[in-house]
Parts: sequence; structure tokens; C-alpha cells
Amino acid sequence: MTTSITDSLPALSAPRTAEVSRNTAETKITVKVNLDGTGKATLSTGIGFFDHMLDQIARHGLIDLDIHAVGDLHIDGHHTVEDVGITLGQAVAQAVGDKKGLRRYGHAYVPLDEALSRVVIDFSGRPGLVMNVPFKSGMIGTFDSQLAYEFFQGFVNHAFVTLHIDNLKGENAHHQAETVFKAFARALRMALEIDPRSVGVIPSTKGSL
Ligand SMILES: [Mn+2]
Repeated sequence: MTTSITDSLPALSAPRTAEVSRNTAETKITVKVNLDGTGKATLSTGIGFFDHMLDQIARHGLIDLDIHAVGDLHIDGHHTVEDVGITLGQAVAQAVGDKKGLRRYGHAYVPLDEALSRVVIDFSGRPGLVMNVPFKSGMIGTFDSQLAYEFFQGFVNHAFVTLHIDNLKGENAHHQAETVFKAFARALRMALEIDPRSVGVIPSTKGSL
């Protein structure tokens, strides 16, 4: 019998991808994710700064993201941003599957000039968000900075994760938001990795997550 080095590498039982469509009277959204991607993104939400933030999740999370949203922007961006969070959460939950071998926890600090944010995530199976981001400006382009909270609340409720977000420093709202989304991406990347020392094992003493 021969063995090769590949026998000891983590083997994924299924590709960690998902496609979810969500249609309501307020928004029509399609999200495709590949958790083991290279950071490619195709984004159209109708809100330029929001696309810029979603691009950070793909790039720094090394997640391929395809997000197309048509929402009631004639009202404001609220439904569109919240519902993209919900649909992305559903897609990530579907792609992550049974969580066998998952690192589960992830954290990151990301600076951008004067701004600094910290994000800590746990694929706990329980939704929970604690977010402390004192934005220095209401609007960032056409993006209402209050909607960052709505996005993460939607994501958390449907990805079933515990998420702590703290903006520790920052004077410019664009910088504050960008450090939050980049730190979220890096934390996500860490938590979603397969730990080669724990292949096939659900990372909980409960035996389920
Ligand atoms: Mn920027």
C-alpha cells in the first residue's frame, strides 16, 4: 500500500458554495458565494459605497462573491442593505455546511490611516451582534452609515454567528466603515478555514453547532 502527501491534507466533502435568491415587495436579491475563492467579486446593489464595502469582504475574506440587488432605493437604502445582509448570511450558512473541521473562531484588527477596528466572529450557531461604531458622519456618499448595523444584524441572524464589532479609533467615516468591513472579512476568512489538525471534527464539545 502506498500513501501520498495528499492523504493528510484536509479534504472537503463538498464544494463550499451556495446560491440564494430572495424576493420581496421591497427587494430582489441574488447572492452567490464560494468560501474557498480568490476574492473575485461582481457587485451591483445600486449604492456605490456599499458595493465598495462588499468588495472588501470578497477581497480580504478570499471569498468569491456575486451579489445582484434591485431594491426600493427611491425610498432609501435601508431595505436593500438589510436584505443583502440577510441573503449573504443565508448563503454563507448554506455554504459552510456541517462545520466539520471549521476553525470556527476568527478575529482581526485592521487599520486605515487614523482609523482602527476590531472584529471577532464565532460560528456558534446562535445569532448575536454587539456593535460599537461611533460614525463621525451620517452619510458616506449615498450610503447612510446607520445601515452598517442593519447589514450586520441581517447577516448575523441568518448566518447564525456571534459577531463583535468595535471601531476603536477613527475620524473619517469612510475610513471607519472600511476598517470595519475589512476586519470583518479577515475574521471571516480565519473562522471559515478548515483546520488540518481537526479534519472531520465538529469544533464543539457539544458535538454540534
Ligand atoms: Mn475606500
